[in-house]
Amino acid sequence: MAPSILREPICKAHSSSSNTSSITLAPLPKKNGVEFAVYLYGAHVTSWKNEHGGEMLFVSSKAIFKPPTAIRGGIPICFPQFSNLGPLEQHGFARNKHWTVEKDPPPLPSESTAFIDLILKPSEDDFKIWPHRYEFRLRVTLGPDGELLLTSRIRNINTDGKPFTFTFAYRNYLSVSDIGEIRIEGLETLHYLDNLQNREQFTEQGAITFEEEVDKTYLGTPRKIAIIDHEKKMTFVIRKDGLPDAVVWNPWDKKAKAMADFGDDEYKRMLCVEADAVEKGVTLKPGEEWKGKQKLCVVPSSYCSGQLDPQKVLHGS
Ligand code: TA6
Repeated sequence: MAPSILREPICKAHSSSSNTSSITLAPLPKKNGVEFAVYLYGAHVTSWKNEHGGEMLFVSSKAIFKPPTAIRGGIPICFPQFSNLGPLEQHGFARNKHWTVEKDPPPLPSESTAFIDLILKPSEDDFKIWPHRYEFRLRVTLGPDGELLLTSRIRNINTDGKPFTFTFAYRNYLSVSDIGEIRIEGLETLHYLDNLQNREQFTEQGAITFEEEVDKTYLGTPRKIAIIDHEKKMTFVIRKDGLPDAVVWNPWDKKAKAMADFGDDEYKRMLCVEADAVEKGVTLKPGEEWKGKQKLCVVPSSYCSGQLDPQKVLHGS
């Protein structure tokens, strides 16, 4: 009998049962009302709530919380392959694996308030799919102002002297009021590959707004990207390090209807803005470690009244 799916936060991290169909939520105690929840399955953050209990991330009402399907929403982690640009399954296997809680994490930076350290190491079966040995550590941290930090450390521990190359993405499904009210600042004038036009390269002309399906990979992006929700009068700010690219994706109506784990109208209330290393990829020699960090925060944006200049948000501290 398939074990029950734990949907409500539990008081402590549980290691998932040996049965691969069980999934366990490993949330953390609230801090000033802010909280997040993460599944050991895929090390998948599925919730990030602000001090008023408002949910900042989108998870589809039709999401399937059962392996081998990846949870539709939250922050899926793509490793060692982004998209279907390679021999592995779409977006790699890290989001379909059971991670474990790292028992003896390193000391926590003082400014953090709550955190969890998760680790993924390849099984012998995994080795057959991707013949490399690695340690992938993910730290999810709640900052003092309720910001959500994800830090990935991937180390090559091959004993055969072989380097490996991977592509990586934090695929942030942001919860928005109405996709028609959204504007992205910080990607203007950048080159992007249009994944809906055979990855042909174009140049972004201005701030990005949404009237149709979008699937674009922006190359060499700045550290900060601002996503302004005019209706909510708030701005998501993504700050990233070690992640030079960004993907912007909204499936719009036709693709929404074609996805079994996504509501037909849900494209109106979500937007994927991703922090990625997908164009050039990352190559590690044995013993080398890569770090990819993103910080998500939300600032009140009186942008529509002209008081908040997103350029200040982007180029400020
Ligand atoms: O990140 C954008 C993207 O690569 C889109 O092309 C679309 O395929 C999306 O990811 C969803 O992928 P998934 O495997 O989660 O259904």
